[in-house]
Amino acid sequence: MYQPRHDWRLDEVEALFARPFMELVYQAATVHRHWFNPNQVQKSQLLSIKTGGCAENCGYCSQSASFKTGLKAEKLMATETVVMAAKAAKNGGASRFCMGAAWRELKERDTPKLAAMIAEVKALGLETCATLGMLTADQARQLKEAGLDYYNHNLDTGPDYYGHVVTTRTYQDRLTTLSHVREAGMRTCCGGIVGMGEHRRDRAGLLHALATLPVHPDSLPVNALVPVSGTPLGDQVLKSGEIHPVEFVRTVAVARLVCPKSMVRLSAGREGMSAEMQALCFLAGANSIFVGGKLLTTPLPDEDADSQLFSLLDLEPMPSRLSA
Ligand code: SAM
Ligand code: DTB
Ligand code: SF4
Repeated sequence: MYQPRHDWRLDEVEALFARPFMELVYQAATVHRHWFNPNQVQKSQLLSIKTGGCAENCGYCSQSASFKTGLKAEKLMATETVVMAAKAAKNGGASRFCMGAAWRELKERDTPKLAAMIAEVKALGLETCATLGMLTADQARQLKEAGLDYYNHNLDTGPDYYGHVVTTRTYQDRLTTLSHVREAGMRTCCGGIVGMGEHRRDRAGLLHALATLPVHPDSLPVNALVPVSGTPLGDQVLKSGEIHPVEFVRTVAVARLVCPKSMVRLSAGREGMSAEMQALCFLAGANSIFVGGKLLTTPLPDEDADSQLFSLLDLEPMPSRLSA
């Protein structure tokens, strides 16, 4: 039950989802405390270093040029602005700083700029993470050399529902970038989104895909869809209603069980979650969050709300595990 496995079958993952909720959460909490201190939650901070105008058509995304969401596209931020934000994140207690760009893929002309930016953030003593779209093997090596610790690239959903979400890149494209990241010696941050109108078997399909990767993601973000008006999936969910919070907690618990040593991150959508729901998620194995009032384009709880949450639940920030 405790040791990581890579030979999960889809029906086994579906069977975990179907377990009585109390037993599922108890089992996930048991595995969680075997590998982690259950009172520690890691804090990461995100910055959108290049906003909007993206060439992909991810059906949930405020930043795709394919949809009218009212978001204003911006150019790549100057390195000094990024470094100032990273310093502020560190002072606010974040141990990881993640730079996100609304790109389909990293362009050759931007690679040296990104490498310089990453080197400066790393020099502040923060863990570095970036999410810049698809990477070639060579770009992955250059970013690693610059000091990049983690690369975020999500599978987003199970393979059978993927075609309902995005058509401008394939599941295999995503897997290929992940293999370039691993081969360059970086840690992967890879997860998906819950509540896009998918079925439970698709949530199981996503977790099955993650659990059967050659190396489990070091971080596994579980995003709750933030329905953005003007996007196809956002509009669909605004009409038909959001997924039940208990099903979200189930997904967190199954993620903890199939990837027992991964940092399971409560990501997008936390702004809409009660303290009780977040407490259930932490009990079920989530042990990382994004902080700082804003994700890329959507809101997060502010610093005060999160410090109240930490004090209410007697949580402490997790120190960096990179040297461990
Ligand atoms: N462009 C890069 C990419 O897609 O890989 C990086 C940025 S992208 C915004 C990072 C991730 O954010 C997506 O893979 C998706 O899982 C998540 N995301 C984006 N919009 C979201 C939304 N409205 N609700 C929940 N998650 C969202
Ligand atoms: C991830 O899985 N979630 C974060 C991070 N990786 C880059 C991004 C969430 C973005 C939510 C929508 C927005 O703020 O634009
Ligand atoms: Fe572009 Fe990323 Fe948004 Fe997809 S999720 S449209 S790749 S910014």
